[in-house]
Amino acid sequence: MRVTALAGGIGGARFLRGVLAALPDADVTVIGNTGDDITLHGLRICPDLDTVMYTLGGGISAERGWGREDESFVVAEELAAYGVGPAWFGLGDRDLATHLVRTEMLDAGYPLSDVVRALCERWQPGVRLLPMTDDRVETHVVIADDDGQRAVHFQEWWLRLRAAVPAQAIVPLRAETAKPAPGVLDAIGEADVVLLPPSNPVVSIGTILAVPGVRDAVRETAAPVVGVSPIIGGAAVRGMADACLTAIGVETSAQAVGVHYGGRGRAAVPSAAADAAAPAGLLDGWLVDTVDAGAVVPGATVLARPLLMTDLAATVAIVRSALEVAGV
Ligand code: FO1
Repeated sequence: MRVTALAGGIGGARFLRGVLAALPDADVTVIGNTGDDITLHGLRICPDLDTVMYTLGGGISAERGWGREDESFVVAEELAAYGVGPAWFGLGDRDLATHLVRTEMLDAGYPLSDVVRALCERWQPGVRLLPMTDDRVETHVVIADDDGQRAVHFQEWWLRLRAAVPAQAIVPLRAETAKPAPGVLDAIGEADVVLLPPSNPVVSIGTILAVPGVRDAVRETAAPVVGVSPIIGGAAVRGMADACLTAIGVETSAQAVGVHYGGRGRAAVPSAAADAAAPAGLLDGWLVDTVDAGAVVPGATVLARPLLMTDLAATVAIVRSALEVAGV
């Protein structure tokens, strides 16, 4: 079975561990978000790609959910001793090696896809990990505070400001001219099932969908498309997805996020009229937690099942439910 998943960081990576455990023989392609990427100290850092690679490759810090296991922060301490920040972005010593290799390859002219492939040679994540694009797309956030209205990098808003300052706009810079990385559109079009894990629907899944061609590929794929709500009982399971949803005027609820993605509403009898009427959505199926049973997403089948990924077995059960509603 060919499975394609659009994934962000920690929540997406945890879900993917369940996909690999539930479908050990599947060919899994992960299209990773690169809008969180940032350049610090001259190094290109790709948090969501690294989180998927480390989590599935066995190098992730279980405690943090990001960065490396058995990590130290000596270089970061030395930088701080020089008064060189930013202190709000934890750069681990082992993690730095990944950024050095990536930056060296990018500077030598390799596209990000080749860099990801090379890094995954070591980590063997068990999936084909593709960046959403090889072009530079960075999510910046427009805020207004005592220093006036300005845009800050997503990481600063997320880590230094803890998303506590309302985002007036969340902008995936240069997404409009980005091209899907090699293999991305085919991975969506040729899949047997497409999954939207419980990643941040705005800055992770939303950013991937902002790359021209990706949203249409999901809308038009013959594969069933099933999403998993990152919101349970009106609250984000982890991270601050609620702050992002508020920024785009979407209520923090499982139903509202499902409606935001939209049902695909495949007409029983394809017809021009039906197509014209069909919602311009992405989803055939939408998993919500049992506390959100009763959620309605026009054009999609909603299934209520426990969605807390408390351990691998729970995550496997969620994946199985996604496959059940996908009918695969
Ligand atoms: N998340 C934090 O909460 N604090 C950090 O200091 C931090 C550093 C960091 C370094 C490398 C990396 O790959 C990820 C890192 N993250 C950190 C997570 C990152 O900010 C988020 O995973 C995403 O960008 C948002 O999903």
